[in-house]
Amino acid sequence: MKINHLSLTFVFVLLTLLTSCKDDDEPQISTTLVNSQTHHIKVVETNDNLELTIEILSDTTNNLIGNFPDIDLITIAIDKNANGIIDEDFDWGIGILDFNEICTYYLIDSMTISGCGILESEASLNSNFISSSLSPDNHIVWNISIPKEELDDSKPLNMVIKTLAAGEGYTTFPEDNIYNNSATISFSAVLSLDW
Ligand SMILES: [Ca+2]
Ligand SMILES: [Ca+2]
Repeated sequence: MKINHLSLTFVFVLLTLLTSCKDDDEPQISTTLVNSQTHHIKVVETNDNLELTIEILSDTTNNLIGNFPDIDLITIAIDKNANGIIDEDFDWGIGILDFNEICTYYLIDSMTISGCGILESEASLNSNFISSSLSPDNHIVWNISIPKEELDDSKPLNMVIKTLAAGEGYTTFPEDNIYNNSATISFSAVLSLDW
């Protein structure tokens, strides 16, 4: 029965390791930044990433593949030094290059960004047209994950999120941002996440 004893010990150690690994990957903190009838924006902080889930509850048409402006899009502008102004080639953003293909770039000014890929980032993006616990109707859901190590200088994380719904134009969060209905960027008002 020596083997059985060893086997049991091994299984116990393995289970302990697996359990501790699982705990490491568990979400730590969940923050809801926007909660309206039309939009829901949540950030989950894990060990390594900030994971944004942006649900466009009001967009029940799938235009994830298409040509601008007849397409569903998202952009995030990040005020890296949280000073309320755009610092050229320093503050940065996330957008979409192609279907589920992320584009990361530097901000130049309120209407200009650098080309995709000039800013290297391990951030990832995924989009879906699905129902959720928030709505039984299929709707646009964006999942964006940003490595925390890329945000070390961004505390709090101040950002402006813009969504474009095909045929309906832009919506900006926070909604009191001065450029609510266009692609123009301003950090006049931001979503601020303490992490
Ligand atoms: Ca749509
Ligand atoms: Ca700035």
